[in-house]
Amino acid sequence: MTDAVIPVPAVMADNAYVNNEAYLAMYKHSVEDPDGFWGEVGKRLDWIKPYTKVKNTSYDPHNVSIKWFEDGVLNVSANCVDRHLATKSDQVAIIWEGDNPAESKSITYRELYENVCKFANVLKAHGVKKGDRVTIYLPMIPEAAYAMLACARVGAIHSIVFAGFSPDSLAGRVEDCDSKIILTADEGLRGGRKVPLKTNVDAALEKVSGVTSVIVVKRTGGDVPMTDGRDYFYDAEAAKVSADCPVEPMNAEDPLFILYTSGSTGKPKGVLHTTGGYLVYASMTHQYVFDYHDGDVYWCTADVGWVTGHSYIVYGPLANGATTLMFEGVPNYPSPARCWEVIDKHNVNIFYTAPTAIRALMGAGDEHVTKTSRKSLKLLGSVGEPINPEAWMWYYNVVGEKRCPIVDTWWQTETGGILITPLPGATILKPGSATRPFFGVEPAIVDAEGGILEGATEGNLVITTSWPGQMRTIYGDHERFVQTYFTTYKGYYFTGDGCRRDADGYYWITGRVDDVINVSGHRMGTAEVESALVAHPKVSEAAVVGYPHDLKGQGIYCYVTLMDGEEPTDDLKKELRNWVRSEIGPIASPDLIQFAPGLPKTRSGKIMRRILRKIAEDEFGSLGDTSTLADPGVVNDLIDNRQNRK
Ligand code: 6R9
Repeated sequence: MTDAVIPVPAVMADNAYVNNEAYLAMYKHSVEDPDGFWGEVGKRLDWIKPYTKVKNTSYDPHNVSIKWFEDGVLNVSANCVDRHLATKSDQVAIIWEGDNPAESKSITYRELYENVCKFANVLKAHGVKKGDRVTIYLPMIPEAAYAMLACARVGAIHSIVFAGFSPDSLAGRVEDCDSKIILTADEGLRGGRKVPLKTNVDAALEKVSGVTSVIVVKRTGGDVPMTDGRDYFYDAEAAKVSADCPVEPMNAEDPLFILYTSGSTGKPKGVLHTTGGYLVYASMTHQYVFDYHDGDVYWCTADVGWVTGHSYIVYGPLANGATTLMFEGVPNYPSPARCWEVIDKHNVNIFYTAPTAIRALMGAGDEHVTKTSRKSLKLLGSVGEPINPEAWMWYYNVVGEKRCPIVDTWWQTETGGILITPLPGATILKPGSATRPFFGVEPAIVDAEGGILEGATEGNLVITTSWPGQMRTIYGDHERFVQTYFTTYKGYYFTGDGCRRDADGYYWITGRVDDVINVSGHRMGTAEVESALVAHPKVSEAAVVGYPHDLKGQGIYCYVTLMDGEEPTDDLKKELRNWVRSEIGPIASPDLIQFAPGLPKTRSGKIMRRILRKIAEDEFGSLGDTSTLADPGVVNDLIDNRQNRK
């Protein structure tokens, strides 16, 4: 069967930054002469001291080292704020849309400057210096963007912890990077419900020491306990400082932020991004992938707690002097028409969201969409997980009324920015395919031994050479960085994703090939959920796998072996579900729990996840070889008692 194709609309081909011819020529230049190509592109930023070197990178597992623009000096906050003041001081930088549809406000570049400077001066007053780590645990309010840019301004490294994470998850992340300061709010507000952020911080601080200041932004005005000498309200602190703050000159390779993400083993990894290459890449991809032109209103629905929020709500758009919309709420509150109403309210031109939201809104019925105008829309985007062609077609036909191309953007926390994506003026679209590589990106598909496969093929996705937005290390653990990404297939960056390439050279991401699952676009290590489960006193052993879920993409299926004498009841299932929510956060809530007297293991004691995955997927007809199991009998029990995934 040939795949459906959607041609490039003529108005896009004519008006976009690049058409297909330009894409092919620029791509060729970018891979044949990376120094020349990126040397030019890097000039899009303002440098305090221009770079003379461009690319200096090695994927040799004995010496992984990634440096871009290494002798350049710049400041991210100056690039995202100050440099726009001359021409855009009255232009809106951030449109903030509250959880409550009656609440919204616009922040101009002038106001952004003042707010960022004030926040930076508050940080300084609390002793924050270049290189210090600052944990941000804020909801989707403008102060989250001010806080990020304030850290960048003074040279501090921010680590944002998604406001949906539990006190335990927060504590682990504060401890790992040794932050002395946490920026939070009294409470968050999502879907009409309050999130007790300050209370969560207090609970986290019972588990870690070393935090000397907690700065609390008042969001709801809720009554929260304040510890004398440690906790300070932001408004009172900001009233004491000036609205001007000089920027700290930063080397291109000085760290900008740490962002924790799940891997296949162990604790979440602190992915470290640096200053120059990251901002060059985030801003360039934002401009070209979304074909952003001055005056466009751009809305990415992600949370700043995820990498998409870092690169495509804050850094990329603001570096480009864009108007970026920041949304506090959720897509189905107060009704499933919310996103489309917000698009009409603020005349949004570019809308970027996740397949899980698209599927949920599709399920809510077309009438919520069709009752709105959406005339302002010209481009749609998707990110976070593979988008099924049915959801793609609905997004295209119903939301975009066959007028708006869809950019299905493949990338990762580790990659800093988009790597495989259509360009709206250049790329013929195929629903479900992320299509072709961005400039400078050289993907390859390898077999299990690391041999590069040519032509139309399927295998594991690697990237053969560095691009400026790539992560530089895992904070505090360079060896783990090398082990995780550069030893599986020597000489290449391993993405952890499976992928197919068709005869047109289009890439189709098939999902993770490691023990990472993708639940509603959120990455989770099955090992993290397992360790939360076995921390429960009644649980002896647990194995967690993903299974296909209509809305979430993947659901969380847990096999649990209880301690001797414990009863496998429905109440206990509920208790375990709540337990995991409180250990990690609501996003890790198990969908299905199966009590199992034993788990399938090899004679050396390794859990055979392949078998557990098949059972969870309801494909136990094809379990493969089970003869190496220590006790093949457990498999029948698992099949007989499998949980219905419908
Ligand atoms: C940006 C982000 C990364 C993982 C990645 C892949 C999946 C992201 C995708 C996609 C298919 C897309 N993924 N975008 N799969 N098509 N357009 O999501 O980062 O949270 O680190 O997740 O998400 O499996 O490896 P992150």
